[in-house]
Amino acid sequence: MNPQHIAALAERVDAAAHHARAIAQFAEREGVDEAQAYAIQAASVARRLARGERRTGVKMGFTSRAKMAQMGVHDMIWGRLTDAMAETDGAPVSLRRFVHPRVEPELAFVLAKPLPAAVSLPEALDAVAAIAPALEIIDSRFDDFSFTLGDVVADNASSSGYVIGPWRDPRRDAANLGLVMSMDGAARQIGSTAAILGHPLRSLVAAARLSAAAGEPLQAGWIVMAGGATAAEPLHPGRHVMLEMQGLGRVEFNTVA
Ligand code: OOG
Ligand code: MG
Repeated sequence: MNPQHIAALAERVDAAAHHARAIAQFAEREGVDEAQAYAIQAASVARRLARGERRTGVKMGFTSRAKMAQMGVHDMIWGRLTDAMAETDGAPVSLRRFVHPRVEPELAFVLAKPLPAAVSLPEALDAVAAIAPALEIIDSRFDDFSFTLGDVVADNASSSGYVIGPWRDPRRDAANLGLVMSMDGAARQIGSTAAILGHPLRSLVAAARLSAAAGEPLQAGWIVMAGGATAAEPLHPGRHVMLEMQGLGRVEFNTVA
């Protein structure tokens, strides 16, 4: 696959995200392998940065069995976050910029220091400034929210929005924090941070390895989203979404058309 082909597919997936219009899957038809899918992702995010968006961190995907089972993809993936994806805790979120958004409960890290490729769990924790309960709004650009591994990687791991709750001291044990994600007051997904690779810090270690391998090591000030602890729930206008996480508090938003 030549650079022009990568650029054309990056343009296709970026335009779909930019205009909130679904496109057909292309990875199988065009013979996109995993390395090429990440090249398409990098080129599509470069288009966002060229429009003035600022890089804010990394998101991990398929770090829990619940997410792998829901989407039928069984490899860990990662994507790039920008400031245009940030939504404010407690504020309304307009669904206009999405195709068919879903929400899922996550844990967020913010880094005090950069992280190299190979770090132990204690080394990773030492670089964390704070942790927070977080909601990720994912939105596949592909028809029917269905994709292969190559498609979802090219599509920046469905990155679309993130809402971060109150930042807390990271030195509390986050290995197994109970969580409830509710809609309009009714519990929809119940789980634990332990669903994220057995310990969400393992997701940060993986993010450090994968980002450094891509030539973009994790930076001080960056956010790392650990990945959904449960399956995602579809979002519709006029709903109140809330995540409560044991000992960390809550993060919430209202959806508006
Ligand atoms: C892909 C993104 C996966 C997670 O937390 O596992 C992800 C998707 O499900 O569309 O964000
Ligand atoms: Mg996610």
